[in-house]
Amino acid sequence: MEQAEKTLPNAQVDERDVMFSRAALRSGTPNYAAYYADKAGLKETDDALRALPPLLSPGTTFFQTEIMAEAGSHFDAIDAMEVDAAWLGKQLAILQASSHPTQTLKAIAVELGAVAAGWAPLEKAFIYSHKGRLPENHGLPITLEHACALVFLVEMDWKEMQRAPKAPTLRESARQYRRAAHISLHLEALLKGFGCQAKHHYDAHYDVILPPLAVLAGLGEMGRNNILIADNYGSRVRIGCVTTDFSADLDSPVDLGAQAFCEVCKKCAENCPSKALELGDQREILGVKKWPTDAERCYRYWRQVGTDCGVCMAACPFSHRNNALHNLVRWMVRRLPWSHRLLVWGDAVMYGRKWKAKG
Ligand code: B12
Ligand code: SF4
Ligand code: SF4
Repeated sequence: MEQAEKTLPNAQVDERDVMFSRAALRSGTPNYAAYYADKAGLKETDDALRALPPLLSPGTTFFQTEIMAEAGSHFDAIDAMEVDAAWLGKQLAILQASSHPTQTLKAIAVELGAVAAGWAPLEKAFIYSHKGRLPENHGLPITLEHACALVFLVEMDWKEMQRAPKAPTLRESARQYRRAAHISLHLEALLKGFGCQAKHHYDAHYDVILPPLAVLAGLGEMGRNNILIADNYGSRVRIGCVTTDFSADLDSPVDLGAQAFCEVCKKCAENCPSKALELGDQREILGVKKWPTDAERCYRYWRQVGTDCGVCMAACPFSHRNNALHNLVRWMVRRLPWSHRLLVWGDAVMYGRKWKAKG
């Protein structure tokens, strides 16, 4: 199935409707009153979710004091992050001397710690209509006139992800959120120094929906797990980006054979502890065919266990280590569709069909 054939969603998403925004609403505040005046049907579900212990907190299944403390420190560091002035001066000189700044900016993203980067057109359908995550700008309409996005991926450590859904996976998410924020902020400063408009997008500070932009940037395909499957790393990546009015040579979507493989595989959906993923066919949502996620089920599980789970990233056969054997299998998936059933069977023999978290 060619990603390029996919149409764009026929409406924008309001960030106020996104699970994290709903979970952040506080009873008794004007934002809470306004939201549930409009969305009364969600109030009972959301109140019950908010009554569960917060992530990282004692009382959740996988709470571990030191690990949660480290994870918390990474999230705190994101909000206090600054751009390194010496780095900026050096990279700006390189960019100004470059005969191909589109490529140079991608290379700088990689030098900053990304494993891949690509340029996507900034489609309006992937910009939220309104802000929703933070009380201070809740409901503010978003105007983002940028033409494109430099989208990049950071790798989630394979060993840590083998421990999903236990505490170390949340720490790994926090570490990589911090890395992605660092890259995004530095690219923003660099583009501004280069005379362009630019805006970072990371953690709770997004104006855009990242996975479909990563698809447009040629970084992978959407899987049955409803997140990006990237070449070499599978779903074991976090995404970050900077949007800009820089006039870049855009990248094109790629066909990794992933969606065809997902038709057969279904391992993520079978192993999802909250049964939030789709075992059946793709469904049309806002005009786009996809395997949806039941966000409430997923997030409820997080609040029970105290982590961000991650089983659907870790269990995916595409997320195996980036080595010669697995890259040969990735090549077969892409080139030999008849091998998909055999490869699903091979994965089950080698790694087991049922997910078992390592200690
Ligand atoms: C809200 C949110 C959640 C919510 C809701 C998820 C959801 N699908 O709605 C919950 C709490 C459930 C969640 C869970 C997880 N999340 Co989350 N989440 C987000 C967040 C902040 C916003 C996404 C959003 O707006 N969703 C609401 C609507 C748009 O969702 P949707 O209609 O289901 O659309 C999804 C896809 O279909 C796709 N999409 C939307 N429109 C279109 C159109 C086309 C043509 C295509 C191809 C795709 C596409 O994008 C959406 C997000 O995947 C993003 C960051 C960001 N700004 O993108 C991270 C993000 C999507 N999450 C991420 C991850 C990794 C996870 C988890 C694995 C947890 C973890 N350990 O990290 C699970 C996986 C759940 C799953 N299998 O779907 C990563 C994905 C990385 C990747 N490899 O793609 C992101 C990008 C964060 C990041 N910076 O890396 N998440
Ligand atoms: S993060 Fe866990 S609960 Fe959520 S969809 Fe993935 S496997 Fe299911
Ligand atoms: S586990 Fe299988 S079905 Fe799920 S996303 Fe990965 S390849 Fe697709």
